[in-house]
Amino acid sequence: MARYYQQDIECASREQIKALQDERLVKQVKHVYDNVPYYRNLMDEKGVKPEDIKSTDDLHKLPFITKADLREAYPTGMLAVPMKDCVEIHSTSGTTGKRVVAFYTQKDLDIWHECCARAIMAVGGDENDVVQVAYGYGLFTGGAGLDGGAHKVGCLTLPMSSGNTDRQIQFMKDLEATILCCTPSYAAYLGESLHEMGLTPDDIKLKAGIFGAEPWTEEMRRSIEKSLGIKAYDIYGLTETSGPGVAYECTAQAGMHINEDHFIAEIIDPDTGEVLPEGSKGELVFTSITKEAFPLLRYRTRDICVLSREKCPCGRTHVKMTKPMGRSDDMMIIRGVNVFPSQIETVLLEQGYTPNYRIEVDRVNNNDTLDVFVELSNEMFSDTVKEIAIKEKELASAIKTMLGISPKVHLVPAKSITRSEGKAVRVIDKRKLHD
Ligand code: DLL
Repeated sequence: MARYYQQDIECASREQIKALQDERLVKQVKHVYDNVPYYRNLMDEKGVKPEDIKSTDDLHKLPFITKADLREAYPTGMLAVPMKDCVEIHSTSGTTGKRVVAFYTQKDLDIWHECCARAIMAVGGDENDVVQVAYGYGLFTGGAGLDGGAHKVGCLTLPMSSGNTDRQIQFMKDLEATILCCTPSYAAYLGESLHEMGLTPDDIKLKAGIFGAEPWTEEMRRSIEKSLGIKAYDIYGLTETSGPGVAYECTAQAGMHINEDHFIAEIIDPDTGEVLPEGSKGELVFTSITKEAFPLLRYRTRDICVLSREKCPCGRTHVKMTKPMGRSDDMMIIRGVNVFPSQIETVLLEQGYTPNYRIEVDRVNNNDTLDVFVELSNEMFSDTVKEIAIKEKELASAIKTMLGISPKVHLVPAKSITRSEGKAVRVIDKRKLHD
């Protein structure tokens, strides 16, 4: 039987959801216009006043916010309440340029944690569960979000943070964790480590995992489910909109429900900004309609996905998003062809390889090169050099069929590719060094 944290709203009728969004949007636009001079200027430039926004049908009139705006407004330019009313901050990892700092009032934290509580209950969790939170704690939102959600549900929470893999497995076993929360790449590593420690899924009580913060494929889901003996569920979110829990999977494992009482989702054409009809693939844009401290209107996530309002067997009515294939800026253009790392992951796992791989792209004599390094399992490594060369050719050909361009495949010894405890870095694009 489906479990809910806030059934009334999770299963509200479409009319109720629309009415709530209309009312909250109108209020939110006024709040932002009155309190965020940066966004007021954007609205003034576009000639839009708060009175022009009467319902969600007027959403398209509002200007977008991009990451560049957040950088320009760093650190407090998007803050909509006095700093003294905030109780917490989180921040993006900021690999390029300035980090984004997101602020939370106590009410913002409560709502965020409720969203994460919905995610935990949607996978069958309740107060009897022991939730092992192996997302990083600190500025990253993963640890704090799922920790808050687990507390709301009343679970026993193991605040492990990421890393210290032997201790993770020891606590998982000794404290009988039932739900694991971490990145999918770390879940794969934990599964591998469990077996290396001479244990099997029968030695632990884990039943479900809530994995997100990075793109992962259906093949990766099956691989993790097998190695840990669990059901693996997706969770999505970003620092700019609070963190994990913007959307989450239910037991149907077929897309993530977006918490529409707090976020309005749109799909746009990333090139023209035009809003696309439901079912189209495009860039996801979010409007936070309940945030007090850091309320972003029409924030362009750069994540590419599809929305669907098809009826879900779990009874929830909130719109679902597909797994993002990766950010539009994760997409590599190699020899003129669009390539997402997730496409390569799909082929590797389908062909029976481990999810331990690294992709290197470079430019030699004006030609793009694509090298894929994949670990062999111990059994495969005992093959002869000739057999390994044949396997490399076969794998290269399977990747070529998927992408349309030929890679050079390198099968490397087990354990030679660095494992990830947080978000995995799969791609090294050396072309950027030459530019
Ligand atoms: O990754 C928040 C989070 C924590 C989500 C824990 C889920 C679980 P950021 O560090 O700001 O926040 O990164 C946000 O990560 O725009 C996506 O590109 C990517 N991302 C997040 N969840 C998923 C997912 C957190 N389930 C960025 N699938 C987003 C694919 C995801 N990509």
